[in-house]
Amino acid sequence: MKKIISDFLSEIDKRNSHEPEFMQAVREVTDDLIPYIVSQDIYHGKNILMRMCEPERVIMFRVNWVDDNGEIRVNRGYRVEMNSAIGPYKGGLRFHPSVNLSILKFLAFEQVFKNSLTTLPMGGGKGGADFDPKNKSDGEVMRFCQSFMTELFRHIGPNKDIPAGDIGVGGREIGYLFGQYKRLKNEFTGVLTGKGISWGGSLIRPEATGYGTVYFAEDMLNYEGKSTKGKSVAISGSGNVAQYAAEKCIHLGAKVITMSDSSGTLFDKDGINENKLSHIMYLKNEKRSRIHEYLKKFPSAEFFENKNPWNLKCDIALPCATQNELSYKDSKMLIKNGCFCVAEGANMPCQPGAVKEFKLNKILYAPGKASNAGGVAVSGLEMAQNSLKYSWTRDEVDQKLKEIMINIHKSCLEYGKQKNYIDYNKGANISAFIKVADAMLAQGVV
Ligand code: NDP
Ligand code: 2IT
Repeated sequence: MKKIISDFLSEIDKRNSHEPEFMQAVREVTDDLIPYIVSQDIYHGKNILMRMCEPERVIMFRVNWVDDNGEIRVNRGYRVEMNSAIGPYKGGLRFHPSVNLSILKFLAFEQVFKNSLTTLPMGGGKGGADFDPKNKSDGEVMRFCQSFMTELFRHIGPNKDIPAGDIGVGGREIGYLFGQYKRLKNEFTGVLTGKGISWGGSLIRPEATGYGTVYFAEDMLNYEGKSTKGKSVAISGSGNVAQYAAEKCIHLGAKVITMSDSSGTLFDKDGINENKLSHIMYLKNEKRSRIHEYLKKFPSAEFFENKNPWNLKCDIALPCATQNELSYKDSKMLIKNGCFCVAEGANMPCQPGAVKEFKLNKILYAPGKASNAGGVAVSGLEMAQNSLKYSWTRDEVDQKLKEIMINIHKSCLEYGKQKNYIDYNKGANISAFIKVADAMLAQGVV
């Protein structure tokens, strides 16, 4: 088996060796999937995983725009259309200076598995640009979004490819992107998700990824006869996912002790309550400033510059910032400090060494493709509401989100249950693979 896996990886490596994040995401599924595929006659010998590792299409384009000083700026835009076996391409757009093809291919690859787990009919894609929205005026962000959409619009559509937000792309950016699409096509359609409520958005979509991550952590804990109530929670990030993960933890009676951003970690030993969280939301969403400004209002908190939260004592860790933000060393420290549950709000935040360590120590560990699937799941519900030309209430959407997270938990158990440990990663990988693979087999070699 080892040889089959290493032969497969060296074949993938030949085409993609210069894309480390993408190779990492592929490696992360092969140990689970290849033995499973080999054991199943219907999948063996059909090169299905190899086909899943090659994007169906990659679009790469120039994005020119003019800044407030009249200077002409050039960025690079992308859309990776990874797999459309079970539905139109679906996945977010990321605007961050680190964006490159490797990062977007890893995200698109993960998205295929994640979307499959939601049970909704969505294929996988991801896109974005190396544009940095930090320190840009609203006008600059708008002009960038309009220029980006002026190329992207010809490749997307409500039954073709439906982008949404990710790092650096929130409600403001989705608004500007939607406005330009509508203007170019003269069509009001559900071509993007994460829209504003008055123009086709779904209630709970902004909350969905963070809420869903906490629902999943709660499902894992409940299964072991535990709960989040009264537990201390370390959260990284202070963007969309982190904010609503924190809100749901507070609602469930847990104590949120950290949040962070790219400048460092905020530690509030008294707990970040609803009032303090709304100040963080103001600082990050409206003022668009650094998280350490929190100390001006709540001086008893501490700020650790350029540090992540993982050396602080907590029961539950929710990495909600970015890929590879939690190292092997961090995992050792978390385990040493008594952490017993890790649920990924971000995509691939735990490095492979950390994941291995969590499994070895039988820590409850949920991979992002399972635990952060609530965001894209509610995007799927937004698409359904757009098609129905109808909107569900907050409670209806929240209820559906909870049910979807419970079903993902069940799917993980089905294929991940070991003697005295649940390998949620393996469960998620196999369960997600089966649905996509069956659709690919049914549709022939295309
Ligand atoms: P936001 O842009 O709203 O927030 C990102 C947060 O992470 C910010 O606090 C940001 O700090 C921090 N961050 C970003 N890059 C780095 C870095 N290189 N080092 C340290 N901190 C960093 O994004 P989201 O909350 O939407 O996304 C967070 C994660 O969740 C990503 O991995 C994304 O792919 C994933 N995700 C998002 C979903 C969604 O619906 N939005 C759905 C599923 C997964 P700063 O403010 O200083 O930039
Ligand atoms: O990583 C993700 O799942 C997202 N950024 C959300 C994608 C979506 O289409 O809602």
